[in-house]
Amino acid sequence: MRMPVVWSERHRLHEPGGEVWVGVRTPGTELPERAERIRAELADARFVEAQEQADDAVLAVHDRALFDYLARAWSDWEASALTEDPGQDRVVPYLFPHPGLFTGFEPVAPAAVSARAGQFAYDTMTLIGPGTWEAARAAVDSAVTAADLVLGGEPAAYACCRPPGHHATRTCFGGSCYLNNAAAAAARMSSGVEGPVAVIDVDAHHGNGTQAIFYEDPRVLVGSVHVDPGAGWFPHFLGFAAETGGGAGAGANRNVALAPGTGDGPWLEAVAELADWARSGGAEALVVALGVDAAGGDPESPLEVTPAAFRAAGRTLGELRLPTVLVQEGGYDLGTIGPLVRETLSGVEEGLGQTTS
Ligand code: SP5
Ligand code: ZN
Repeated sequence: MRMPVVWSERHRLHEPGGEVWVGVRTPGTELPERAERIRAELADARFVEAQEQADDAVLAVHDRALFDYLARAWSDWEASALTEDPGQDRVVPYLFPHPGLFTGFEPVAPAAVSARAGQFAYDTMTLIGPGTWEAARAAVDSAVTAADLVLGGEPAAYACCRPPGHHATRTCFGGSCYLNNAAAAAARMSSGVEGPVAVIDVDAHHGNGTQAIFYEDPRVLVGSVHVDPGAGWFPHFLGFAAETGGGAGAGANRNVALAPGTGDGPWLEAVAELADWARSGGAEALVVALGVDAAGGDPESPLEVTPAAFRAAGRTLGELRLPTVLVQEGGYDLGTIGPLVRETLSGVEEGLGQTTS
């Protein structure tokens, strides 16, 4: 592998400690071991330490209120002794200030720490523990460092980061994501090129956070291929083909939803469709939201994509011949996550016309 792999040890500080799903605390899926397996698979690559970024790198894509909440969420939780009574060792929301509660006014910040989480979390599965904020910042650092490497002349760079980011919007978090790493990389790339930046999201789930962040922004084209939310899959409410962008960003968003059980052929056609769309939209840089959970055998998605198709998808994306930042998203089968990432990155290098090992 030629491209640099950006890495931060700080990812390990985030241990989700489980997911509360339909009220039941189940084992976590977004585990530190995921990144370690990828690192082991890419051991012969050139590793680059993530550079700490100023708050601006986060605030380019998130509201100050979400930033401030996440920065303090754990220490506030601990200080309020919720760890003792009722004995909850992670921040878990219990009440959500649904828009239907308010008749034309904004909710106040609640006094109780236990009530605050629901103002920013949109699900119960995305828990916050002692090192979550530091690890989420490190993931943004990794993605933005990869963008800087590419702006500095590397044809491509890969951010081997976690927690993932593509489900986090400007104002709220969920889907195992806290800060939107790929969006932060796209914002950085956008500052370095004249024309639009394309984000192509191949994670098995719709990249609803990235879509929301850039929905009205014509300078960032956001395309996602994913399992059909209409067939009962996360994020359930978003990811439909009718979501095509709004305002000045009309036409700058594209979703391709695939039926559960879909395999290589239609998935690769969708990747090619998004690549063509980015090309015809005049994209001058590419950010790939690289989840590998569309693979057959992944416990979190019903798509059935093979390792060979991940390589072919990489090739298609590389053939755009754009400055390319790849940012890790999902992928939950520890036995295959490393090889799937390696196949994709090798395909990108083939597409870019670089020799690969
Ligand atoms: C980044 C990413 O791939 N996030 C995906 C989050 C989707 N999680 C949906 C979980 C739905 C319930 N899963 C049941 C397993 C309980 N442990
Ligand atoms: Zn996913």
